[in-house]
Amino acid sequence: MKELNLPLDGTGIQIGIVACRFNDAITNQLLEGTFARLEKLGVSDDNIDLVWVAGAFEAPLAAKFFVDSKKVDAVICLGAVIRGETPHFDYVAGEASAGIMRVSLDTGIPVIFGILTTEDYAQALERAAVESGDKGGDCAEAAIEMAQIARDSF
Ligand code: INI
Repeated sequence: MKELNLPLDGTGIQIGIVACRFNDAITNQLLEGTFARLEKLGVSDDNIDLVWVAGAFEAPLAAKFFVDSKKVDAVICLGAVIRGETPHFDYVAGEASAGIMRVSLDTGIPVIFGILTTEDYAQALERAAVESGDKGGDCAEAAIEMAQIARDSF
């Protein structure tokens, strides 16, 4: 058996971040965790580009713009879709997740799903905050891992 993973090392890896303005207080928590973990993993600040979009529904297309630019090794999409009283939640959350997976599989560039889908605001905050769930940090790690797997493992 040969394990193909290498120790996480973000040196030289270029990251694109798509941040959703909808529920931006949550997105900012996610961003804090993402930046901190990317730095810890050796990603240079010069190698991180950030673009804001209106909401999760727009995230897949912005991710595709990053991929098409050929300047990134991985994209991280950050935001929160919080269930309300309407079926809007299912459309927005469903299209965001399906679109992000589609960009990833169609292009071979990892697109990380850092869009929280929760029942309420408190749950989203708990998952996003660096001191608790730190989903942004997890996404940073997933991005580096997938970029390394894509580059070095096969
Ligand atoms: N966008 C989100 O990112 N989160 C939400 O919770 C949300 N809700 O609940 O509606 C949301 N809607 C906006 C959507 O993503 C688009 O920006 C909008 O429909 C314009 O296309």
